[in-house]
Amino acid sequence: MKINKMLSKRFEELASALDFLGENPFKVRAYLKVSRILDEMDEEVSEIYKMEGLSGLEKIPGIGEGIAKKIAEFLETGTFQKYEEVMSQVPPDLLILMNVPGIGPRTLKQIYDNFRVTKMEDFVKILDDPRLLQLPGMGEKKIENIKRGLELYLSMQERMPLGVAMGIVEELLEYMNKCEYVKFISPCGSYRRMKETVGDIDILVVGPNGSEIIKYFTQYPLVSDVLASGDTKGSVVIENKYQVDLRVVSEESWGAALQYFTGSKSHNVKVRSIAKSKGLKVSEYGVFMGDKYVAGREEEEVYRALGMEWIPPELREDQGEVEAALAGNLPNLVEFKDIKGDLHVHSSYSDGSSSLEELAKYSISFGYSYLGVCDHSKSVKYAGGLAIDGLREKNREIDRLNSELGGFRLLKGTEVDILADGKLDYPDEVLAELDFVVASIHMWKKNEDATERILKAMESPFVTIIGHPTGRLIGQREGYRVDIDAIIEKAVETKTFIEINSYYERLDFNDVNAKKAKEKDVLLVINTDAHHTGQFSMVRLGIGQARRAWLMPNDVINTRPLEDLIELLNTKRK
Ligand code: DGT
Ligand code: CA
Ligand code: CA
Ligand code: ZN
Repeated sequence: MKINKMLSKRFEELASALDFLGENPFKVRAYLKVSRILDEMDEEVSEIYKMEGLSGLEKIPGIGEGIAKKIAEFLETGTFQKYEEVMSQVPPDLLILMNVPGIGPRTLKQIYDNFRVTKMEDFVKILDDPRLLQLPGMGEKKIENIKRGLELYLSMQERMPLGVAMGIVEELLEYMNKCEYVKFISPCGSYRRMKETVGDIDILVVGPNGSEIIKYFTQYPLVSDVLASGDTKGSVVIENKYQVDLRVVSEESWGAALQYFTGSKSHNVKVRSIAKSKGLKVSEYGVFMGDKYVAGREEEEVYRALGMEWIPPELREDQGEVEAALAGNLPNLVEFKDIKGDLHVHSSYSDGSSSLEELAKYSISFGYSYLGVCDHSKSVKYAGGLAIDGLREKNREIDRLNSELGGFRLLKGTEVDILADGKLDYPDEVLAELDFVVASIHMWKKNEDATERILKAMESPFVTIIGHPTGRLIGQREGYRVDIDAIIEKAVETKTFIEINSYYERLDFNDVNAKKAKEKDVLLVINTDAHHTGQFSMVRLGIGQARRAWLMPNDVINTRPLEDLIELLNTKRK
């Protein structure tokens, strides 16, 4: 099916480009018709060509001699001359614009003829140019449509935060699992590797009836556009924004396909080179020795066939994981069952919406044995920062609740603001009343380098943890400037812990920084910064980053049982 689709797409592009170049409409329509025939054919043109040659292609209804030759040329060389020739006459940005909903080759040609735009950014500017309205057939409404189409197109070029992808994937899997034909299903791609942003979501399925599975998939109620729908592959846009690709594979290939489509590309390249050195071949279909299928049902089996341990997806970035797997030296990565509590959640005392009691009860049901409640300090007024009286009142409520909660423990914390001069927003005697302190920056000047502020805060014996250390918000703002190496060095010197903040917009420290910290033996803490109980599950995002950073349970303080944790939290004060 694959080659027919590729060819169909080529003829469609050819038709658009010719239309743009002012070719006779009859020819344009003829190419569009060929595109449709190829798209709807059941038989593979490559099979026909293999069996019957050129004359076989000419017998396909609706395909004449000229087209048959182009198809044959494509099958022999991977392209055809007419296509290359025509495409080279249209600027590349315009080829992209032709495919944007609401534009089309005619409109594009009209704009091009009048304004000579060849670049995307110039095209965008022209849309606000009053002269555009004077072109025949161009009205406000049409321009509005073009803008909307372009916005959709550009937003789809962007990457989604992992947390957003997680919401989409979980709902979609729930829906897909109700399809009677789905036997196995798993996300793969960058999502499975827990990359902090995801370009598109990839899903892999095993089941007996590919076309029914794909059909069911395209009927998912949140689908706003179906980009492709065949026997083994479907591609949709969810909520006008997020692309999801779904592939159906055979059961013997499940493990191999999972391995292949999980990537990363560079990991796969490395794995294939190892296979080659052992006289094997790995593809999305399996591991082969010559033509003989050796493995592929399970992912473990694929790695084992190559002499490796199974590699956790989060490590598959060609950062030494293949070498470690070959040597049997993979790290035993931290996982959810290791996490004993969260040391950064907000309560209704500041900008959170759950009461202390709700937080405690929810923590117990979540499997935690402690919870550090950190409300904002007094300067962070927009987030309901607590004055000293409020903080003390909260501490009294914690004492009262702890006496009723059995083995579970609420820990008294704060997210104290690091002020502009690096001082803290509460005096030491107040901080001394707490079990631990998270110190973070919430306000900074444009282009400010906050390194000195943070280093100074770290020198306080009361600052246990540096919260969201870079201030970045994924896809929204870069954060303040900060010298990561200096922070890590100071953490070593002062025995301060560093946070991996799991809040879906933050993921801060990120994987790269957390790995650097681990390499210097700095201890980290995986917190959520949850503002209500519904956000506790974001911890999985932080764990994902920790695993991408090769962290083991011992590198993370909130894997420790309560007694050990309390001892660690007191290290600096002693
Ligand atoms: P993304 O979507 O940009 O966040 O990143 P990925 O890693 O999900 O990439 P995607 O969606 O293009 O492809 C999914 C996986 O499929 C990718 O991680 C590895 C595999 N893959 C795709 N294209 C190729 C390729 O040309 N060569 C190899 N070796 N693997 C590929
Ligand atoms: Ca992807
Ligand atoms: Ca993809
Ligand atoms: Zn916070």
